[in-house]
Amino acid sequence: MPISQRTQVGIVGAGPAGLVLSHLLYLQGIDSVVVENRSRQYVEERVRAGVLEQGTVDLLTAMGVGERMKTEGLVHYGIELRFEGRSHRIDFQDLTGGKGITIYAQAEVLKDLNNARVATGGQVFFEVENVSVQDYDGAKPKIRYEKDGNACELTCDFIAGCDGFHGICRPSIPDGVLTEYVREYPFGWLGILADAAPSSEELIYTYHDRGFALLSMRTPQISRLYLQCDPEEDIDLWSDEKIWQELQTRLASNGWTLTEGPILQKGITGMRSFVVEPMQYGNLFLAGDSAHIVPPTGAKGLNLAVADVQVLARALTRFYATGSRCLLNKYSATCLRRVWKVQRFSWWMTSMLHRFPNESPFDHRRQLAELDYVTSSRAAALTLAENYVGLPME
Ligand code: RFL
Ligand code: PHB
Repeated sequence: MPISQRTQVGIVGAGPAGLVLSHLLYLQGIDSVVVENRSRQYVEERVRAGVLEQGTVDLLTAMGVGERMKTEGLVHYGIELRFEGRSHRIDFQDLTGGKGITIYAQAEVLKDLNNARVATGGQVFFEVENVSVQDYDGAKPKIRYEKDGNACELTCDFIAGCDGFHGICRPSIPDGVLTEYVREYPFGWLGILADAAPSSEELIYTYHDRGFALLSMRTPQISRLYLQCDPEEDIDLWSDEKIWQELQTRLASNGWTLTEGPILQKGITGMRSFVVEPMQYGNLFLAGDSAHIVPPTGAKGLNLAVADVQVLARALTRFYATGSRCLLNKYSATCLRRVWKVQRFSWWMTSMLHRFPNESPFDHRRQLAELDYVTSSRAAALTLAENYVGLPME
């Protein structure tokens, strides 16, 4: 006999989507259990996102998990677009009426959320195995898993599939229910974390003949940098020296120097745009990367995951307060409206800033004209700025 437990909302995955959802529900008096197949340490050390939209910052603050982010996060009011060796600033503060972004690593957000869940008696089970979801088309959905060799069964009212792109929730939905929309890009990003003070106060997005490069950061001591590369590239072929040399070449600009330092971590990620519709089947709701992936050029993945679960938490709160499924029924449509706008922005940033293997000289000129336009027209700059700082929730 499996060890049985009951909760109101069973959550698969302790990434940003799962943990924000669990804590939002707790704040509304709704019980949840999170099951995660990795260890807490792994989840809290994985190097991923770093840019938080104003709306994400506001939500984390309102949830009571914003203390450290407030003191350690770096608030930026613009970014630089660099092409043909020259930098052009997009002034978010001026263009959006005072909005900005905060640089604070995803790993730090997860530490703060885990601490808050522990402090308030939250149940997050790490290192569980063989997770599966059952009966979610009926009134008694179940999550089955193994913990320390014991079979466990969690019965709940709803399941939230917050288990990322490679999770089990989306693939468990019967064939024919979901429609997938996919775009693969013919390049990836080689990313490094370096023990070097950031060479710029703000992020620098660079379009160069040899490909895209990005200067970002995590703290006043740690830089995060990316290079466009072949998606199948072997990271072992990139010595630290070769990485710095390529970054120096692509980011070069008159009167500006790139500070180097020891490379602490390096890796290559592929890039794709992906959406499933609908984001719900019966009492199983998909949120975050399990339902959609954006290429990282717009810095939107984490923010979109947080936006989804904000919609889901509101819908579940309404259900438990009134019995009405009205907002739950609208969950997918509400999220997808915003998801597609963010997809469009991420695709557009990616298309504008990368070299494409089969592009024509016409395409190249058009990209340069686009960058010239975005950095010289207030209307065009405003379009970038309002998307980058984050579109309204609904
Ligand atoms: P996550 O973070 O992938 O979390 C899913 C969790 O589910 C667990 N899991 C399972 N648990 C139980 N059973 C199973 N069968 C399971 N299968 C998986 C996983 O271990 C994991 O803990 O998804 P979530 O919560 O939807 O959050 C999404 C974000 O993590 C992601 O969109 C961002 O990291 C994307 N992203 C960025 N987003 C931003 O908003 N701003 C950025 O600056 C930014 N930069 C990035 C990024 C992603 C990157 N990579 C590596 C993909 C930069 C990079 C390089
Ligand atoms: C990051 O700091 O990891 C980062 C910043 C901006 C992006 C993507 C990633 O567009």
